[in-house]
Amino acid sequence: MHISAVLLSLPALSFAHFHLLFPPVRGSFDAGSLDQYPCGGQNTVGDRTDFPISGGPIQIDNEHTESKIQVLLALGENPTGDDFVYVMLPTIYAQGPQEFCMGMVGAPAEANVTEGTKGTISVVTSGDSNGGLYQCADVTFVNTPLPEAEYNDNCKNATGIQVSSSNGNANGSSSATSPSSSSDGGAAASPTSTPGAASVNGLGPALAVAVGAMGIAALL
Ligand SMILES: [Cu+2]
Repeated sequence: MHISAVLLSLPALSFAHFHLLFPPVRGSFDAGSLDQYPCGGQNTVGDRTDFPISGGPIQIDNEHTESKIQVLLALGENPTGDDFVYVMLPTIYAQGPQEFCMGMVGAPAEANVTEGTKGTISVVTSGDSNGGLYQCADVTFVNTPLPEAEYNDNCKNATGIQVSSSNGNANGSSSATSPSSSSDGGAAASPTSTPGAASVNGLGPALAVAVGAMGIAALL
């Protein structure tokens, strides 16, 4: 009875899934509820972090060796699931566990964000049998960019991280397919095709944005 309840809970507890490190994550970490949209079961707004409208790092510690990752945004004081209508970072596919920084992720133009706009960022990753895994950060958008040192402190990539383009939603809620390319040797995977998008240094525009500044330097 009591013992079997503990045993049943072990599979969920044995996976850390991923941790959002920057901007600072809302609430406490509960691996067992990380699959609850939109904030992994953390439904109370937390402390707000100033986040540059023009873009800042989204830093995670990923316990999975491969994930689809997407960054969503909701505006307002206390948004609910239906409010996460803006895409800050379209779905990418990242391989390699541990530190992964999505660099210069900013507010999308259509959100009309200005100095002082309050919002909540939801980082979505794949890897749960029910769909996505979610972590949120509550922010106040500001016009001021992060100082370089602070940016770099919050944007780090583990050795061997590879990124390629993807499609669909990271939680699998629409037709999602596996990336069509990969590479080895620690180099960034180049998408074989990115329709309608010019390639920047072999990476699609979203990918150039997706990999942190330090990561791009290391990968090119
Ligand atoms: Cu996991």
